[in-house]
Amino acid sequence: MAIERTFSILKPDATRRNLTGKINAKFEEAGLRIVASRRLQLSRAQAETFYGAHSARGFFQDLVAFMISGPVVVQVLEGENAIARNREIMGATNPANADAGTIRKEFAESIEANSVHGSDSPEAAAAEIAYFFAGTDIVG
Ligand code: DGI
Repeated sequence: MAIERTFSILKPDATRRNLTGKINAKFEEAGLRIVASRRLQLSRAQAETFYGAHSARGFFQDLVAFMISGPVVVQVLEGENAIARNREIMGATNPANADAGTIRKEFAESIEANSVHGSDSPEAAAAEIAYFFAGTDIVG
């Protein structure tokens, strides 16, 4: 199986409730390694660019406002099939539809305040990692 890297965000609802350790434990228990991590406050421009694919959606302004409502932790996860594996561990976008044991089932507050982001394809992972990290920031 391929060793991949994927991009992860611990969202403002997670940092506000002091859940970063509990969420990262889920990744580590599943065999994903946190090979880069930085806590930061997203600017509005960064959030709008990051979620640009959703700019025509009715929830876009709310989503941007939520993503800048407090600090986030941006990180890179590494492991076998990390992109799909991370999506499994995260669970469905809407916590009401998420499987038992997933991060969103256990921790998400709503479809918007859903605790984590994870890249959904190899192309997205590469672009999202490069948006926040230099190669030397990532130590495998
Ligand atoms: O990749 P995901 O985060 O699982 O989901 P996505 O790429 O379809 O959507 C990105 C984020 O946008 C998602 O984590 C929360 C927000 N979002 C998606 N659908 C809705 C939404 N927010 C609201 N308020 N309503 C939605 O229907």
